Amino acid sequence: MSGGRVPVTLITGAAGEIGQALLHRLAGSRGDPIVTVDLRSLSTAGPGDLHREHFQGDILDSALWEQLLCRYRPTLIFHLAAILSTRAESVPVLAHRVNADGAARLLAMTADLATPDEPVRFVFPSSIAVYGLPSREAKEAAAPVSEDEHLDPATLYGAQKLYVERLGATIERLGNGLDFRAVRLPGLISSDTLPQGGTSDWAPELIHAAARGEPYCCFVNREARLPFCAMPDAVEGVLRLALCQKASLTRSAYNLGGPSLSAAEIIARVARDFPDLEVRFRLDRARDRIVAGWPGAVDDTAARRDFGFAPEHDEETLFSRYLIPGIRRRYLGDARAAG
Ligand code: NAD
Ligand code: AKB
Repeated sequence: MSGGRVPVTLITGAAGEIGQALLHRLAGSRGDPIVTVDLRSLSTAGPGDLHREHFQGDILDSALWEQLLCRYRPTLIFHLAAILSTRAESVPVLAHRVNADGAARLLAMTADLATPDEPVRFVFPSSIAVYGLPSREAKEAAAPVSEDEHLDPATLYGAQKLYVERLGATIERLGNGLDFRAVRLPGLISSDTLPQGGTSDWAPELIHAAARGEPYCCFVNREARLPFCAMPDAVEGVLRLALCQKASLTRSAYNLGGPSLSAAEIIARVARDFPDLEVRFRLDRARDRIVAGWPGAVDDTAARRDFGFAPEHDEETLFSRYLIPGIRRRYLGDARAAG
């Protein structure tokens, strides 16, 4: 305890896809109690024994932070709250306030809480949206993109992510005790939850629609390609980064990778298990263009070397061991899912 305040792990955006998966992963583990913040309430599945309190409200509301910080002292922060890429383009002012201002304010608060003797870790999920390949041809020709290449975001969301990465690294260099760590995540696919407002959403939407036996209308073209990662692999990577010794880190922002898959490849693979899958294509040009500028694959050598990122799933087991059994269980209560 410091000044009577309880040391906690703080998770913002905890009601979102990654937040729910992170809470699930942390349930039953040892560590400081967890305090969460989100506009929404937490899911009824229950956030686990470590969870102490949920603050339902806006990260932009200073009264919320006053209340929280008078009772708790965050020592590790996962700042997940954000507006994802497709939605950010349609609400640019709000997206700036949440994704850039909201994160900047939280970084400043964290820097105030931290001291060189008692650093506070701030873990930030950035995105492949920080990259901008100049054309579809350049994307096809490119090798897996490493962290210092093509940093030329074409979306507001990508620019906001890059800004927060750089702001965090800059404040850390002032030496006041902020310990900033970022991962650039690819498109994530969960068997338990569906995304909202992202641009990589076609892949999870299509797979979940297949399991529900519903036709899917795909908003990108067949060749659209992105790296994808299973939600548990991404959460494990984020946790490894959060918990590793600072001395092992050689950069402030790391790629986390995963299988590079096109829409056509995903459809062909899903159709092996759901042969009735019906996909129509109705191109959303803006979203298709966003995908065209994001890398088709990322190089995550640095994450593997520095903090042991070791995703369990490759192109085949992502489907056969994780997604297909998980979504069968979710929608069909299928006994085969157990095996
Ligand atoms: P999500 O949309 O499921 O969750 C975000 C959560 O933030 C939501 O529950 C939302 O209610 C909350 N939120 C939004 N604005 C808020 C505000 N003003 N105050 C309080 N809460 C607010 O997204 P996610 O997939 O869980 O993503 C979490 C983080 O990871 C985001 O920063 C996102 O940019 C990043 N990320 C996600 C992916 C992915 O594929 N899921 C990929 C790259 C990066
Ligand atoms: C989105 O599509 O916005 C996210 C991301 C890759 O950042 N899934």
